Amino acid sequence: MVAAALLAAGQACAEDGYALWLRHAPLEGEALADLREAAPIVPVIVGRPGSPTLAIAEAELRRGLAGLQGYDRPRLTRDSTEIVLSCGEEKGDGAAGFGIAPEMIEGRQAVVIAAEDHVGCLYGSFALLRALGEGKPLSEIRLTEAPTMPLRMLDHWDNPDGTVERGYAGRSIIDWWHLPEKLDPRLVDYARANASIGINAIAVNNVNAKAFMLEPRYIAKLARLADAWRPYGIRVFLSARFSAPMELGGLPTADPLDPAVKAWWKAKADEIYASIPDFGGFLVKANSEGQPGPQDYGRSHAEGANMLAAALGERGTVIWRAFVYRAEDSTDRTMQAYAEFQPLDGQFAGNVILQIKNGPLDFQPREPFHPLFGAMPRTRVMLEAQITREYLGQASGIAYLAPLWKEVLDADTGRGGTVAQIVAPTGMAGVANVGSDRNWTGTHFDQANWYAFGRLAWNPALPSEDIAREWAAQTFTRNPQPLGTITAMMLASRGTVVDYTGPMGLAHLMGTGHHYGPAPWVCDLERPDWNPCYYHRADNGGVGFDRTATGSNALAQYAPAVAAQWSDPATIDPRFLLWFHHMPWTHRLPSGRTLWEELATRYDAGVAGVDRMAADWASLAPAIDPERHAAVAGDLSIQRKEARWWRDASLAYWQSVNGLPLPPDTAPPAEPLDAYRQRKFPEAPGQ
Ligand code: BDP
Repeated sequence: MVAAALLAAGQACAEDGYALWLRHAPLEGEALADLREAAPIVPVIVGRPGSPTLAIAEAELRRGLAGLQGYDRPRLTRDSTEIVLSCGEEKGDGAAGFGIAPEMIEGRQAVVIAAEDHVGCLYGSFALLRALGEGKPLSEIRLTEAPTMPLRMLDHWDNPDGTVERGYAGRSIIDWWHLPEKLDPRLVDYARANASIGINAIAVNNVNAKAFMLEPRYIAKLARLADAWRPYGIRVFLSARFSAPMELGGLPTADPLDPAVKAWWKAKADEIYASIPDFGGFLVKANSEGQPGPQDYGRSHAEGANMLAAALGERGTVIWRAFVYRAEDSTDRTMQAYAEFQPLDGQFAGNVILQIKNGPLDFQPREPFHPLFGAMPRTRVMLEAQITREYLGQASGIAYLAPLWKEVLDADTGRGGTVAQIVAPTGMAGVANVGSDRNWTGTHFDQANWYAFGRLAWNPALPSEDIAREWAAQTFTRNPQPLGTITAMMLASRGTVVDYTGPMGLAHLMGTGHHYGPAPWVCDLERPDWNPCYYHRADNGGVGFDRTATGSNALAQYAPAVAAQWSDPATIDPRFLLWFHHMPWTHRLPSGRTLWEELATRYDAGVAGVDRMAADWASLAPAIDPERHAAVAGDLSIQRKEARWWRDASLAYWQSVNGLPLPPDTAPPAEPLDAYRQRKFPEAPGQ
């Protein structure tokens, strides 16, 4: 009794974030009465014999419904509503989705979750719990959904030694060393969370891959993961090092046209499929940032990808990354991927997908969409997003990324649709942000980015606001007033980060190596395109990268209608001004301010935005459990400090270049420029 009462009050256990959005906190008021009295809970499986997947669906329903009712286990009454799982074939990947609707069955009230296959029923079960978790009455829940994109994928940049490249949430959740014998139960919880948002593929290791992960001992480890995740509808992919035939096979070459190389990969694929019959395929970073690839042998990306695709055959897919740029190439870095890949359109095998980052540079807080979207109509292309916040504050503060991804998904390529429409037939991958931290993602709010990524891959038409609200309702509170405050904070947060790190189209201004904090002054790195000054091009006269016809002409890689929107500094969306134009500091903007004044205004807006988030969060203390309230307050104090640091260091630097006085009402930086330049963080995480 006491336990139930405490549970009902939502205080039984400390809120450490481990349960994610699957907390199933007890409902309140009418919704609770509705669910306790009118409803459940007898998940009934009809039609087919059971399966591990259906057993999971049933267990999730029981667990979720009990939680929502405030009980430790579901209670039956004579009037209980049956939840009927009507689930078709066991085989299948849930692509046909599910339907949920109330129905009378033999005079009894029921809610039917119907799907063509068992994974579809699992998705439907989670969808029902989500709707209930938002406070919707059971009798009013009617849903018909199917995923838009077939491949809804997480890319782990996890290394076999347990470190995570660009990971800010502890160590890898995959304990490779102790696999296959020992499987951390956390990995099953991981699959649950992913299945609940429709994720169906996971690349388990860093794209900067170790060849030895293709050795038999690693195939056994991978098979154990595949077995654990299969019932959740998740297929495993492996990042493969292109030179593995040399490193592991002792061959003198990894030339993709060499018969011995082809045979080696074919045998390797056969070996993997013998252990993992539904192995998804290989993810490959080739000829990029020092990784080996087909160009080492004078072969094209298509020749390299197609060789691997032939080894997999109909069994799997090669996901080939378009993230390439070269030190030796003096072309604008943002143009190099298009230049290399666009001419290869039509040459890739049917089981190759080209994975293209959202923008042409590298996961910056704001970039225009990548010009390859729409430019390769005869190639299967998918979107690569970054959930981990490498360039948006890492694991401090709040930056809700759905608006960033939506900006790209909704962008009209001018070549056959929006980015969302172009990638809809294939899919979307997100660089995962999970780690061994108790709350999975380092900060509580970063759970929302994982969640939003899955929801958008399922349905890219979902508004950022709806996703934020449904996440926050399940994660923090359904109380409308605090829920509204949290949703508003989330929606503004990414724009705020853009404002204090790189407003008006500025990008790549971060510290070297660790990518933490501001360093716009860095100009002396060996590779020109690793220097912030390569990107901002600030001098006494102005700032910004001229990518029009008078400069690099990156604009020409876009459809003419799109290029036209951006080619004129007078009419361009000011958020992209300095991405495409080098402008005088004194240039007058539609706001009436000069560029220099506008920049200062934006930096101040960024700082004020973080202060506002911190104040809003402080006001929510009565509505949020003390553990997570304190943790987020801590995150926001860090972000307040970082926002000031970015603002001050940036203004001090720009001023040192342009020699202009600070605009009126702009507070001077707290420290002299040199003090910011001296700051060093060799120990920053994630490298
Ligand atoms: C960059 C990261 C680097 C990755 C690279 C990639 O800084 O760690 O290896 O992207 O995507 O953003 O391959």
